[in-house]
Amino acid sequence: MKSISLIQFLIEERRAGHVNAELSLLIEVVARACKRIAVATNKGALGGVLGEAGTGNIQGEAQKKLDVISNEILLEANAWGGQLAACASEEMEDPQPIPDMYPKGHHLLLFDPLDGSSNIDVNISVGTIFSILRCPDGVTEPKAEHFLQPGTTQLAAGYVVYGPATVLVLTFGHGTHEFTLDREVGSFILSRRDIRIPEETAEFAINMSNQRHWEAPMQRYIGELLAGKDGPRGKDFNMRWVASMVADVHRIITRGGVFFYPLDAKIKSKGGKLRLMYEANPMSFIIEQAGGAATTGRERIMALQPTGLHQRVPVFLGSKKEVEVATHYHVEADAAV
Ligand code: FDP
Repeated sequence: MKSISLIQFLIEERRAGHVNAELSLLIEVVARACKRIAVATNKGALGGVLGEAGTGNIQGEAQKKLDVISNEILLEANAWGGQLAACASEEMEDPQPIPDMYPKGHHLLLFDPLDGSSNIDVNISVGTIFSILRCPDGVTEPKAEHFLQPGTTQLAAGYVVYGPATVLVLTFGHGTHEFTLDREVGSFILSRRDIRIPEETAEFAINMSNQRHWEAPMQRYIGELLAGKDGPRGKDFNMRWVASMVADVHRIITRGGVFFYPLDAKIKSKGGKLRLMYEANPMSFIIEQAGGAATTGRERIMALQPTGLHQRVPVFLGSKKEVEVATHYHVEADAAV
């Protein structure tokens, strides 16, 4: 089989009218930065990159050295290219403007430079998640408010998993595609085109230790999965929880399944655990383009009007039928109140 590199794929997408030259170059720059992050994560203890950075991010979470390194790699790679008007990251309170000495482009880039940080030191898959928006016309100095566009307006979204293989998953709104890094050649090679997630599944991912804090409809839904063949669902379900969203989503992209980070009493005041702009929205775009669904348990994630750059939301995503059942239980419970 003739292999297709990411660059060839991007040229094809340009010819098909799915991306313009600036967006296609931006994806190349992001992919190149992710290759550098892959090299840093692969070095592990030998690269002196493990452990705490001794700083905290805007969310008040302790930063790992690799969080900081990955953020810097992405910022540095993207500053000079001329495709961006600004970037925003989980690791920075405010958007980062493009330095005056570089040309500015028409795009806004949001990223979680290293998702699944708690897994870095234990050699479990981590990843980068990104979302690309168009900078509103006439805005030359983008502020946080200019990033607050619903997920439906995303021009592109992707993630890279740094696992046994480094894998990039990408969408421009015309299907979801997977590329695997050929480490010897240094290129991302198309490994799956037009991925489809099965509508039904018997596998779910959730942090069960939060069970007692969940809302009643979530307790009901997971209770029914756990009851298996003997319960109302009439079939056994299996559970997986990597605790790196990228790895859990990649499993779903590969063989189906559902992922939940629901609202619970501990995180209710924050609105959820996962971040809308650079986790939930890009993952929802990727999942929907693969035939899956993504909701907050009540509404479609991509339809939400964002209110803050670091806003958190509950996340239900993956195989369509299961997301629908869990969402239906919440909507039904709300209607009964
Ligand atoms: P982390 O805090 O380690 O960066 O992005 C948040 C996230 O990881 C997701 O990657 C992961 O799915 C989830 O949090 C893990 O949550 P728990 O700590 O509750 O397991």
